[in-house]
Amino acid sequence: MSDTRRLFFALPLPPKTQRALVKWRAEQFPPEAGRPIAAANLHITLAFLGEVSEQKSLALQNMASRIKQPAFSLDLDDAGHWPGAGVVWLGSRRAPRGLLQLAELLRSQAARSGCYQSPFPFHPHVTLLRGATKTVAIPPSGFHWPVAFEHFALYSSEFRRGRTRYDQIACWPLITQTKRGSELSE
Ligand code: 2AM
Repeated sequence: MSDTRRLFFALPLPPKTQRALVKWRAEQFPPEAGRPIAAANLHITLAFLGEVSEQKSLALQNMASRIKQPAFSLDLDDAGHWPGAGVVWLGSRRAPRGLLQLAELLRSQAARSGCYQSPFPFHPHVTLLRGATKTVAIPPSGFHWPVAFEHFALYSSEFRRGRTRYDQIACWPLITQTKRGSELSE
């Protein structure tokens, strides 16, 4: 058995949003546009870690468990196509500061632990289609899904029998108003 795993930190989308996005995607994109990502795999990556040993994974989980960041919401109201990567994505015209801060923190901890981090600017997104290398008509603006995030998680990614499978390894809460309130009154 391999002693490393391909890992990434991400924001899982609520199952209800995953289902709504899958339905919308089927209405908006023809089957030849690209390979649809399974509903349960729809997420926003915060930091990609690559192949990581168990020891390093535990150290990163320990760091993640100490993060105290406020919860945030975002509107999925933007879409685009990266033909080079073959990715059709959904994103937000205004990414919340909390999301950018959380990603920055995780990415800098990952870099300090020796996990290569892309020098390209971080663009939070949900990958909808892969293998989209030809021109794709992007739906006109006007759509939006508000999503509230109260957790972030560490996932492993495994490619087996022609399928990518993501497994949640650990999950940590973001600080919500109620938690903030009770902390103040303690
Ligand atoms: P993507 O959706 O834009 O392809 C699991 O593979 C997650 O990690 C995906 O969300 C993927 O982003 C991201 N990912 C995979 N390889 C990556 C890399 N080399 N750099 C940054 N993110 C990567």
